[in-house]
Amino acid sequence: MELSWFKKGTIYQIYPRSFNDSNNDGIGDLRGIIEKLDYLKSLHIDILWLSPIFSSPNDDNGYDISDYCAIMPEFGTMEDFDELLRETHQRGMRLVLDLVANHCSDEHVWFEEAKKSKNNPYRDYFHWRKPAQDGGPPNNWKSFFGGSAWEFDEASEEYYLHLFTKKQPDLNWENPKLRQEIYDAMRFWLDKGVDGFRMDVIPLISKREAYPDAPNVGFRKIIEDVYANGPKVHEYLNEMKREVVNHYDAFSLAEGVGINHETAGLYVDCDREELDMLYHFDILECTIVNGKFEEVSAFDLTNMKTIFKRWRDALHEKGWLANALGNHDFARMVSRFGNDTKYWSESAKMLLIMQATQNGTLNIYQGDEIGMTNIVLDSIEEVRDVQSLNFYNENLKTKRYSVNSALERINKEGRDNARTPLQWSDEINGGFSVGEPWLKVNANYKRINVKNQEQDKNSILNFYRRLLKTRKQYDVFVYGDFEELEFDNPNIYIYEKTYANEKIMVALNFSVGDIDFKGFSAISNIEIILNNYEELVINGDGMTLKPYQGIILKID
Ligand code: TEU
Ligand code: CA
Repeated sequence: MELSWFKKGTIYQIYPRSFNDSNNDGIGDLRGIIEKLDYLKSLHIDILWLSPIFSSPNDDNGYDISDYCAIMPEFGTMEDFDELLRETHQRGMRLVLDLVANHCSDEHVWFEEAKKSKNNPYRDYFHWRKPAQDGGPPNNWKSFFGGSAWEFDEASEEYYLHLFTKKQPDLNWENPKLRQEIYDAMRFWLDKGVDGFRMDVIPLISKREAYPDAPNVGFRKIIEDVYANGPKVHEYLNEMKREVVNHYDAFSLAEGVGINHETAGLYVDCDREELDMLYHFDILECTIVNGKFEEVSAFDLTNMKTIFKRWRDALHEKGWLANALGNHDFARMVSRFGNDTKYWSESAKMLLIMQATQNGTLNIYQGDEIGMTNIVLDSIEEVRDVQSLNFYNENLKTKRYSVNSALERINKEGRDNARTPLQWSDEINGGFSVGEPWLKVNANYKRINVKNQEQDKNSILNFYRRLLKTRKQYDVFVYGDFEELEFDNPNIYIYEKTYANEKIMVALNFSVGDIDFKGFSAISNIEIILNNYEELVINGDGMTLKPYQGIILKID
């Protein structure tokens, strides 16, 4: 196993729109990030990943790019970007951009040209199909964000494919010219010194050109078998690696939509030269039974342990994962997997211990370092996320759920939960902006904010700092063999990890009660590396874990 810089590093994801607003127009921006670089450095993170910063009409907040080589004016200028990159590197951190190459914006000049006529040279940059016999869409594919994945173009009387919104037409990777355009855009940023890319929905780039109807199975299965993992995906990724990424000291982090533990190796086995690592959806979606806003199951620790184990075993020999418990597409991790009321602080810290001691690159999301929680939006007018809005509007037609129930579902699972402005202080709008923020600030900002936590040595923020710093000193946190104890216990997660001559034990209590854990023998030779409580109760051959207590012990 090769120990490269990105494996032991910690990635911090910035959602620029919500990070910090430097000019008070209510929208976070690049200068806002520059202002906070010292803060970011103080967290002991190594790599910054910026969600898309390119020109975009923002139908999906930048995941609909209209110019791959220009900065979104709301975020700043190319000079701002160059400064951000320089200042990031000066502090010894790396910068990774978000490449959205499965689709672009319908306002990209490629698409505007393509719509002009069937003979336009850009026509073939997209997927066009004739209507079905009845004039309807060519097949039954559904968009990730509701409704058909096909949109009719009156002028040419053909449909184009969009797996996301209709303002996000899918690009045709079959066309070598299109692939070169993407590679050129990557080189443009890599030549500036960018350290790599997070690759949005990359498993979707190769389509099944016969466009078979999707079978009547869950959406997740459809993604795996019909949308993702198309016949040429590996050929394209290998080409991208050889022609572009290999020529730089850069890495690629794949968003693994549609990849399961059995297919993951095909993408991240380093001998295959495709992608460097991926984050998968099994943990992120572990409470989502059948698609967002549908059925939600209660959090189940045994299920989570099983998922971690399954992926660990599958990628044990080769391949590399990034560990994420949250990002801009999911509700807040402390609200989903922890306890955002009485044990808010304890559970936020404990979740970090779990995340930071799984094998793989640690990937944290802005705001989780202060335990930001879900938000309650009081009416649909306050909702900003296109996925939530589409769900709501479609529901108005189908009347499947009452208006209240639809809003409740959005509040529970909607993406705006993770996108509310970062809470810097107890000042107006949490110190994010004195202008009207593009999305409401969580009302709890007076209590939960960076400034408060800077001053409290027991805060979540300072715990993140300690843990991220400590993690750099121990290879065993990142690599190593697992031995699990109490696997079937639904309330505690206990494992020992060994790497070279390092050995640690991690014990986590996921419940609101005290839990005694027996069978612990090495008591005389332990050292507490980290503990989210002041003390650890050891009794005989066991210990008592307090509610949401989490500890890392060093064992000789
Ligand atoms: O997300 C891909 C993806 O699969 C999401 O649609 C995910 O399923 C959903 O948000 C969870 O409910 C990526 C980006 O991370 C997301 O922000 C974009 O909207 C999407 O691609 C399209 O680019
Ligand atoms: Ca701004």
